[in-house]
Amino acid sequence: MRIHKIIICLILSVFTSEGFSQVSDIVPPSYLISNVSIDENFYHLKGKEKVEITGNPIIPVYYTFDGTDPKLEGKGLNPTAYKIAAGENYVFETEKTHIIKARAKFGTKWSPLRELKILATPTQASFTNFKVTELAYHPNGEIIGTDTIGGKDYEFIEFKNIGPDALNISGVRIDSAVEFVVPDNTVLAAGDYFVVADKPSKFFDRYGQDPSGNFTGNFSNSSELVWVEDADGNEILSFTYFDTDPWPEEADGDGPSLTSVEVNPTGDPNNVAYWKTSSFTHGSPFFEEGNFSSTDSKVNTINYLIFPNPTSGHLNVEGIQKDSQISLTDISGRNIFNKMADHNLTLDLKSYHITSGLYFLSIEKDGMRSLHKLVLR
Ligand SMILES: [Ca+2]
Ligand SMILES: [Ca+2]
Repeated sequence: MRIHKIIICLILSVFTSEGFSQVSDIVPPSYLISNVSIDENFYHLKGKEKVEITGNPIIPVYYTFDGTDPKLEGKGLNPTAYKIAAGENYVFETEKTHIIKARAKFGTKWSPLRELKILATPTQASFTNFKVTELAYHPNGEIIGTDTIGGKDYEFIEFKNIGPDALNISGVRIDSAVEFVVPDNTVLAAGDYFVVADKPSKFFDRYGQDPSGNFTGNFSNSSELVWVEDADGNEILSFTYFDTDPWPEEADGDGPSLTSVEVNPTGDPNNVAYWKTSSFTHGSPFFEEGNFSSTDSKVNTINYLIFPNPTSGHLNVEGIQKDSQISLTDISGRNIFNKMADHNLTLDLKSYHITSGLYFLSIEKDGMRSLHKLVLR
């Protein structure tokens, strides 16, 4: 009886005084650095320091180092998350930049997210893995109702951290063609993208997600120097693009962007061999085209009718041939569903518990595939 009471006391201690039933009341994990509790969501390292992720006395905590949430959409457990058993803490020493995201988990219920960005002072060598991976300098426009939206509103430039460690990119400046300074306390996780756009609202309309930042000015539609430097004014990378042969001419107003040939580029972006035309009509901000390459299956050129796109959930697909395989993937290539269909199909995307953003609908028949970009609002 006494043990029973102790257990009830411990469980209640997980929650605030608001009560047991509120999911958001599970107390999130906390952080100590050099034995001092950290209240902000960032910390500037003063050399090598001890970091402690404080677990929970009676329920486990899950954390990631890759910038993703330990809780998946639909409340499942992210396979990249590490576990801290109930009653334990995780301690490590570091002098590197990290982004940690952690939540406590009680059954199927999760605590709020607790994020900590640990920022080391970058050196010039830190930026070796910061690469330009895409440029939409002359996107095509859009006619929405009676409005014509100029192509320049859709300009963006994409960078990627191709290294194994998170990167402190605070103060990085894009200069010359367009102007932008990365805000303080910005960490780019390993493998993550940083996309700076001309008009965030237009970017959202087209791609279903917010850009990382907003530049001023515009990229020339013919040729221009792009200069990127660190907070101290040291060059990180620079290149001049062109809109004429041998540079890919389709990137000059036909719709596609300039995209790096390599997923993790190693060459010089001044060299035309660094670049190719995007295989997607409006480029591939925040994702890597290799995940969706259609080179291994023939492209199906049938004109399907897919509407509305962007959609707020309900989607109609018309013109499907008998026994076609329909599948939906997110931008990381994660499969959302596969189903067989013929003729017409009506889908309720919200029933798959997916969030707003960019998705790919693939329609495959007899080894011929047709891939469609889909924006869920
Ligand atoms: Ca332009
Ligand atoms: Ca891309």
